[in-house]
Amino acid sequence: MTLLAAPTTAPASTAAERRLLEIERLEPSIGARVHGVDLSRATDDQVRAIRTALAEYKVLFFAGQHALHPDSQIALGRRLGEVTESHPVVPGVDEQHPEIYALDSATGGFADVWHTDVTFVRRPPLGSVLRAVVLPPTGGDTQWADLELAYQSLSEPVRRLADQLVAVHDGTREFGYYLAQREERTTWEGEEFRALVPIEHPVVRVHPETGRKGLFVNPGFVSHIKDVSDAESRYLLDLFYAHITKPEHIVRHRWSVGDVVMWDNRSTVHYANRDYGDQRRVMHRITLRGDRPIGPTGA
Ligand SMILES: O=C(O)CCC(=O)C(=O)O
Ligand SMILES: [Fe+2]
Repeated sequence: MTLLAAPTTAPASTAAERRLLEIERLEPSIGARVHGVDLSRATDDQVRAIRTALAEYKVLFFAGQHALHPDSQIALGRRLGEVTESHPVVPGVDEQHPEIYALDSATGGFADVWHTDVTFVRRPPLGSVLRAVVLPPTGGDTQWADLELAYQSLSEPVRRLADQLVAVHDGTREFGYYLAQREERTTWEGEEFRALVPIEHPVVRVHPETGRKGLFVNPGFVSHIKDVSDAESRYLLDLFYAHITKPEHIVRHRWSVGDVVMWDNRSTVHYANRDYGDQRRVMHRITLRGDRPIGPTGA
């Protein structure tokens, strides 16, 4: 069987934007290394070019960002968009930085399930900016899969089926226990977040900047497909997940301290390898406020 990936149709960034950033593409449709920018003091033009490149390349890798610290990571986020609270139910790393979500292996901070960040809310984040703080000597790589390429490389009849489906996203499995333990309530989008209420999103999401369609489902948070039987839901999701995570759809990163990675959360899923035993790994993330996912029919 031959499944041909259609060429990407997004407007390519202009030659001037590419020059501002020195972009090195990593995979045919996902991932780029960005050279020649210090994220702690990027120019306005560079920040604009980064925002354009994010939608085009989906994951951007920046090395040597040793000048970036919690304050400047948040400041960078504010230049890229609107920075959210850390997470709907997990407070920030400390009182000074309520926007920073820390994943610390010493306190069970792992992300070894394919997911898109925080899809269990009405408006999932547009993107995330992750900084490596402490790394194990080996292991702990992160992988991102391209949901747009995954959609394009499905057969046409399955794409047509997916276009009609709606998925239910529920944060309970990942965060329900945590929420139940905590007395203190966190806020999300300015409102106190008391419960994890399942939310519906289209299975095929139209990217609001590029117009490209992506297969917007993830095993971290999707509980089921709406209006089909349990068995149909299971088989459809298994089909989608196996397809999304094919090696051809993935870019993988081996981290060094000083690395910063930004991803478009509307067109990717990611997975952090948990293969470093008792070694410590600490990552700091901020997320940028996003919009409500829209499907191919505008719903
Ligand atoms: O630790 C990582 O590499 C990724 C963790 C993660 O899922 C996230 O920061 O959203
Ligand atoms: Fe994540």
